[in-house]
Amino acid sequence: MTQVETRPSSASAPQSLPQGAELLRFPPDFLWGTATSAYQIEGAATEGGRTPSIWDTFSHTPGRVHHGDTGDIAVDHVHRFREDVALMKELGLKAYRFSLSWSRIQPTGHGPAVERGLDFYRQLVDELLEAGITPVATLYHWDLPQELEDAGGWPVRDTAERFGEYAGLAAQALGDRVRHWTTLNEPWCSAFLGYGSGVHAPGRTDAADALRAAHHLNLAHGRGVAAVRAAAPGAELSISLNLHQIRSLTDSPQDLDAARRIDAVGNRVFLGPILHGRYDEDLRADTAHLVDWDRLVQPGDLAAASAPIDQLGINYYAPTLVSGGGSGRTGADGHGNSRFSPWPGAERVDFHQPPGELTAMRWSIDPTGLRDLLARVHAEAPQLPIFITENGIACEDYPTPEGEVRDPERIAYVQGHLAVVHDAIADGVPVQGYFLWSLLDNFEWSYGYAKRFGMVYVDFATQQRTPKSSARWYAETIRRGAVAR
Ligand code: NCW
Repeated sequence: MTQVETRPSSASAPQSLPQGAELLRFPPDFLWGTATSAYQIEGAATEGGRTPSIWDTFSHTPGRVHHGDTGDIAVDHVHRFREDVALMKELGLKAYRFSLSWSRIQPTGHGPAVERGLDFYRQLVDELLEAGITPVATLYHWDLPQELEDAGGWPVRDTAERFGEYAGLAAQALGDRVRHWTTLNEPWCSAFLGYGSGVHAPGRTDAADALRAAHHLNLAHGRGVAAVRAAAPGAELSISLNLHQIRSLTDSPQDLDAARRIDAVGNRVFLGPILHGRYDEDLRADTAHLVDWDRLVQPGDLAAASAPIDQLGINYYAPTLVSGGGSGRTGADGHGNSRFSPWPGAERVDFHQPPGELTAMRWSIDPTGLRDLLARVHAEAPQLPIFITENGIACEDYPTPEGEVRDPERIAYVQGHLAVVHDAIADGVPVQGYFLWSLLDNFEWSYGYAKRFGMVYVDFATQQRTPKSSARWYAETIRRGAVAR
């Protein structure tokens, strides 16, 4: 259980703990980590038999990614993973969440695994274990093998079957050393940014395909859970959802209805099948003009998607503010991007910038969104342990002439969100770990290298790594097992 204690001003204060600060203690076995993903850090895009994924194709398509940036080299993690693990060890991390590149392991999305691809992950995991760091492997963080996209991608049912096969291959090879598995990272982004708004790979814009993709991602999750359990019986399974804390601009019936509809396509389209084995009636009705749910969802799909999991991963960055009624009260959406709203005219949903401070992504800073999400998920699934599998902030980071990178905004952001996690645990929500996004500055999808989420600064020209002040602060927080308020 967590405790709250006040540090007496006479105590020998460890680094950066303000006098009289309240010290919020976390459980001793709390999993303190950071997270990354394959395409964002690995590089080595053509090595070892790896073939293009949809993100290789997308980033090489002019106009898709800021500045024409690609993940060809990224932060060269494939060649520098030992150095990166050494840094994690120095910072005292207890866990590291990374993703496997499907096209490095099974280049065409069919057939046997490529040993050279698996070897990279075997070496990475062994290095982590040697350093005393728990590996948490995500099977899919948005980088579908291009060959599977050419066959139809996520809107096509067979992609879910292909994913199940790939998950089994990965678990057979790594299940002897990886206990924690996450099937998918943020399937909402794969479905709605990839096939709806088109701001992510493969860049398609068809609302019906986005919904079909969402269902096939749910099915893929279920196939993945079954395949990993079969190959590695001791495995712990989770999925990482970017749940949206949705708020309505006013209490008008139109705005409340907009919030309900966005909750359906933003949250319940995944929470429903995965936690409860159902798609809610209002979600089906709201989108009946786009898809025939009775045809899309085949017998057995919901049973597969709702196979028991061991933890739910929640990725949280910012709340979402909406209004309805097609009033034309538009505004920036708080995520700096167009959002999914497949209803024309009077049913249109508008997204707004919530008031308050913004990050470099123009995402708002509001830990109460995480507080409310945790309460909601716990109420829906009281027995299910939770990991915060991502939380973090992009800042305008740069080195001083002395070579230091000071990022007090990141420290404040993480501190504020950890305080909320602490309070949730104190209220009985079983949050078992926190993974700061991200270990390293990296390829930030359509923003290329223009946005920095890392607690370690990377000079993209030289690949030199410099821990920012937040990394030192996080190391101290882990060492203490507590955060100040
Ligand atoms: S973009 C995004 N992110 C960032 C990314 O680096 C990471 O790979 C993701 O897991 C940081 O964490 C996640 N998430 C998308 C959030 C929703 C944005 C909504 C945009 C609407 C168009």
